[in-house]
Amino acid sequence: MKLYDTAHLRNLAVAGHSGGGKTTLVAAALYTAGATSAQGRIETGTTPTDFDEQAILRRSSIASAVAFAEWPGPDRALCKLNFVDTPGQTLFQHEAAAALDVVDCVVLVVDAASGVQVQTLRAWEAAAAHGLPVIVVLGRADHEHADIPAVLGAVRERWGRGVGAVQAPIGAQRGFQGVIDLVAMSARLYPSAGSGKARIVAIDDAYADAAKAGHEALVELVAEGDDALLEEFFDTGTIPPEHLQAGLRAALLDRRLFPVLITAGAANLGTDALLDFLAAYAPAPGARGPASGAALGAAADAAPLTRPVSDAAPLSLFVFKTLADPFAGRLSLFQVRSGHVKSDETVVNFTRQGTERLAHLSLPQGKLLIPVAELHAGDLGVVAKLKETLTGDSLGDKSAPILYPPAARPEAAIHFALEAKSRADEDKVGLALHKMLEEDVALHFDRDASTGEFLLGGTGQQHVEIAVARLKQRYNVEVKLRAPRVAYRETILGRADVQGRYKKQTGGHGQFGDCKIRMEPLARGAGFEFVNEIFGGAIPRNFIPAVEKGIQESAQRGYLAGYPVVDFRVVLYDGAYHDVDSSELAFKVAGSLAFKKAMEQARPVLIEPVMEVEVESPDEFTGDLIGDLNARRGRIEGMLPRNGSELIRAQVPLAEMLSYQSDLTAKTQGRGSFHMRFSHYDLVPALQADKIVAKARAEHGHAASTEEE
Ligand SMILES: Nc1nc2c(ncn2[C@@H]2O[C@H](COP(=O)(O)OP(=O)(O)OP(=O)(O)O)[C@@H](O)[C@H]2O)c(=O)[nH]1
Ligand SMILES: [Mg+2]
Repeated sequence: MKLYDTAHLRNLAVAGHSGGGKTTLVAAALYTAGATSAQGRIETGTTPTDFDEQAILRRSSIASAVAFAEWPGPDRALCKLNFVDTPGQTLFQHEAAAALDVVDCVVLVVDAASGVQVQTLRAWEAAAAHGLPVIVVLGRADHEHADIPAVLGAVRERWGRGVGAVQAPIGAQRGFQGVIDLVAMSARLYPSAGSGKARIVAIDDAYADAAKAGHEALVELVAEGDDALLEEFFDTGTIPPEHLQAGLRAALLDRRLFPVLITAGAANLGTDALLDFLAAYAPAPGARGPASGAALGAAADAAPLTRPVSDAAPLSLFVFKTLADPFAGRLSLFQVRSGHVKSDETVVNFTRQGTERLAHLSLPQGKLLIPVAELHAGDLGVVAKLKETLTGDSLGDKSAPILYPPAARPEAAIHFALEAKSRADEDKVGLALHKMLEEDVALHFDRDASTGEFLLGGTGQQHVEIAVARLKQRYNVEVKLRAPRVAYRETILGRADVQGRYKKQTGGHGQFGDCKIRMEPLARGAGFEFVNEIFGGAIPRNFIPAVEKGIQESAQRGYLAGYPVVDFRVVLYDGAYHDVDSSELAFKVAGSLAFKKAMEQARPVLIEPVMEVEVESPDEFTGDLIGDLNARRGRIEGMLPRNGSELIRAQVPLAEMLSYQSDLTAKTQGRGSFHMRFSHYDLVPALQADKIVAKARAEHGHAASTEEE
């Protein structure tokens, strides 16, 4: 394997909306560059980057994957183009977001047929937040509904004047057959066999005027931000190719210019032009400045510690992904942030303090590991069998520690109760899930303290279902998912002023505690507040925490239906005690009695989690979907039309969304997708609340008056 120095590396995240053709485009690029002997396809499950069994089955990426192509750069020396193919589905956005930490440029694939879609916008925003240059690729240009001028117009309308076409299409839709290079002013025509390699010819007369206008617009755009170029442009009416290229490179890096290219990955059209462009213009690692991290034990507001992305700096690595391979064991994908690493080197894990041996360094090529003797600053590598290193860890030369910030771990949007199908599976389930959690940072596995159930959480129902499918397929463990119990809570709407008196004084040592409390509602999310207003010793000070504890414990057990009572304040303002018979226990019971009495008066109600929901589907289904969301007690907040598809935003109670995935699939013939996350707690309407209370009482015999006393 040839070794690549930093200047000849290109780290590229391929991002965009699901179905835009990202994985197919990477497969085409790898084939064109000779990295694969046949072009991988989604339909046959043979793309290099959708190697995961579940991705193949679902014909859609579910995680990021790395693969590389070797392709000559402007100095004719080979460059190594590291593609990080990211999933477009909303459910896996954390994967796409994490990929941005290890690249220097985003290849934003926009479907020439569907145009700018929700995840196109998200990918753009994420790139902007990272300050990353963006190269726009209008993909699937040969699609029967492709409309390059319209989509280019939409892209420009969204992202402004900096959007600059560096190519123009030759032919349209199924007749798409090549591109005009508006920098070099030549045409590239592709043979039908799909080699991805063009025949370079002169621009046909029919396209000459449009090409000239396109070239001039591009020259003007490049010159715009650069005084020397602008002057040259005004003086001579053009810019010589070398200056144009250097200007374009600088404008891309500065995010002043967002070049637009055109491809059709499946038929392998435009691919060599894309590879040429990426090798020539995408920045090398370090071009955007040094790697930035923190010193060990540094305060949160301390100035960042930086490292030049250079072989000369001390070695530092950042682990951005872990794969749990059932055969090879744990595979850690990392970036060399600074320095230069050799196979078999021993490094320190700065995050965990232990040492690790980097035995057998490799380059990730989809699922293949290509052995390599050493890696230079900026490159992406993979190493097997690290002892304790996990995603997000920083490693390196022990004399120069640095901690790079790990990507955010997404909260679970949905939980399912998990039940092993058999006793044997029960033992294996924890172990298998533990491995899967290393690989998938968005997966959550917890035990519900109140019910004892095991809960599997993820970014959405489909995400959790994928985990279950993987458990079976990889680890031969079968589990059933049950609808999660919605985490209802109880609270109060009114106020109460009550006395809780516990008295047992029949012979011998008695029990006596007496407290007077006021109870009042607090704002949603405020939890529980206890205020002591006893002055003058109506209750001795040492018994006051017992009153609070009695109230809190009762609140945890619930009043209406067994759900914790939240968002209320208790003011303890008076009471009485007995010199001999008072005890902590007596005051605890008095507190709990007072709590129950107060709940009777304070108008107790149930509240439920309400989710922020986004549904996307072709617009022909919009009416139906809105009606359905209304029927689920949803409140529609807005709609965003986008080239034939529509994004509906709504707030809907979680209880109504538990089976939404399958209903949405049925309603939209599989073309709709949705995402949700927790928003807030809100009142359960009386009709539903009565049912929940009745059910809880039937199940647990739960009622307001059955305990203690
Ligand atoms: N007509 C046409 N179809 C294409 C082209 N490229 C990909 N497709 C098809 O479009 C579908 C989606 O392609 P993918 O490569 O999986 O798209 P993706 O962007 O990786 O999608 P996610 O992984 O879900 O984000 C597949 O059925 C491809 O065969 C193309 O150039 N032209
Ligand atoms: Mg994909």
